[in-house]
Order: sequence, then structure tokens, then C-alpha cells
Amino acid sequence: MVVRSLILALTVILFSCSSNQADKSKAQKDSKVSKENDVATESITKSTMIYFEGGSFMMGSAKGTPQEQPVHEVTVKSFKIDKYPVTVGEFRRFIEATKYQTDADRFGDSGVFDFSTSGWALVPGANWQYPMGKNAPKSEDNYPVTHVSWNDATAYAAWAGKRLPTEAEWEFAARCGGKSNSKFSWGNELVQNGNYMANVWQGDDLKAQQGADGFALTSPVGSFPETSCGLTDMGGNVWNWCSDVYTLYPGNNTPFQYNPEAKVIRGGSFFFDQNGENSYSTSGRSSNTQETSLFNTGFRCAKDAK
Ligand SMILES: [Ca+2]
Repeated sequence: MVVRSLILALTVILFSCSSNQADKSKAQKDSKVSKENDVATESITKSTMIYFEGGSFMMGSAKGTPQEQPVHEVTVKSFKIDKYPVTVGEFRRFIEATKYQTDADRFGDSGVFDFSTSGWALVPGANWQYPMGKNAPKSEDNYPVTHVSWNDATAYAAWAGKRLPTEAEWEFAARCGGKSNSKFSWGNELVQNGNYMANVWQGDDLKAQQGADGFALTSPVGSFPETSCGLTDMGGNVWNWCSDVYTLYPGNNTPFQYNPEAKVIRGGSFFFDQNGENSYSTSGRSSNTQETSLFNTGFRCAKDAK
């Protein structure tokens, strides 16, 4: 019997991060970043992956929430990571090829925030095709897939010959090979030259008017500028599942209850978060249980690089 709760969803506690940090620039060695196209045709360019040469970097933020601390040195091996979050169109190919049933479809509902009641709801029929439920429009193919649990994301990645990124890899990529100390993956400011750099929540509360960045809900992947290493949506739009069980960083002695089913999510989303802009910074972190699926959580894949 599976007991589901949206508590963690609510808890979407992200701890997030703060700015610049990383502060010690001793951090990184020579991590070279280069692009590499895994595919040639325009029709499937969403499969493009970005290569990162392995190296060491300072993970976390001294200015972020307690969960981002302490800043500590981490070394990752060379890897590739998806340029974009996995799209609805890509996920459809997986479903059609494997007849896989997502956790949301198995349960018959999934987590959607009900703006009329200002509360989370398990909406019948909400799934990867119908992000707001069956009575709302079907998602278009170029949007990031949502309502996928960690289990679903892991299954997709295995089918695609990939895997989920580790949390360290995700931050290493967000920091452009561990070299950037900017607050966000694109820089230090959300709005640059009058243009929003990501699809995020405007305002400090749930009632705030949305759309100044062009989108009230999710946005097609790649709608906002790439980072200097060619990644998109590394902040805002949808949270990205990572492979790791969520734990405190080494040396963090905050009281903490370890739950092997709580998996890391990174990057924040279009939706309100109690940590505000810290939720979509390079070092912001949160978690949800592995069977949880929500309207603001998706994923991207990674793979080892020789
Ligand atoms: Ca928005």
C-alpha cells in the first residue's frame, strides 16, 4: 500500500541559495566545456547534450539557506548533460515504445496547485500529457514534461541510455564546469537589459500577478537565453530530479531525519517558492519523495563521458 502525501511537495522547501558564493575560486581546475551534438537533425535537437570535463569545484553557498552549507569541495568525473529538460514529445516516444505507466497514471492523479483555493490538490487525470488535469488543455510537445516522479524519470533515463545527473553534476553544470560563482546559472541578475532570464514566479506571495516574464505556468524549453556553456532552463520553469538521496552536506549538523526515498530536486520552477529567488539559484536545493509527481517538476538526463 502506498501512502502518498503532498506534504513534501508543500514542503518544497527549498533551501536555496544565494549568491555568489562558491567563493573560493581556488576551486576549479581546468574544466573545459564544449558542446557536442548527439544528433544531427533539427527534429530531434532537444536530445542535444553538453559535455563537461571533470574537475573539482566548491559546491554550496555560504550565503544560502542552511541546507546549502557548508560550502565544500567536490570532484566530478567528465559527463554529459541534456541541454534542455526532457520534453513532453520526447517522453511520449518513451511511453509509446515501452507502454510504461507513470506513477501519476498508476495512482490516477497528480499534484497540481489549485490557485482558486491556494492549496495543493491531487487532481484526477493530471499526468504528463495533461499538466492541469483532463479538463484542461493537453500540453504541447515542446514543453518540459511534468508529473513525472523520480521513478518515472529514472525509467526514462535508462530507456534513453542515460541516467539522472547527480546533484553535484547538476550544480557543476549550472556553474559552467564549476567555474562560475554567479548566483544564477546565467549570471547575477534575474532581469538583464529589461529581459527576464528565466521563467520564474513574480512577487513574494501566491496572489502576485504573473506573466511579466511571458509565462504564468511552464514555458517551452529553451525559451530563455542559454547559459555561457549552452544549457537552458537551469533555473525556473521546472524542478529537475537528481539521482541522489537528499542529505545534509558534510559538516552540517542541523537536526535531520534521513529518508532514503527523499530525492534531490534542483533548479526551482515557474511556481511560487518560499525561498524566492534562492530556489532557482545554482546552489538552491530541495527534495521530494520518489513517487511524488507535480505540475512543476521534470528532469533532464546525464551520462558518463569517456
Ligand atoms: Ca513565469
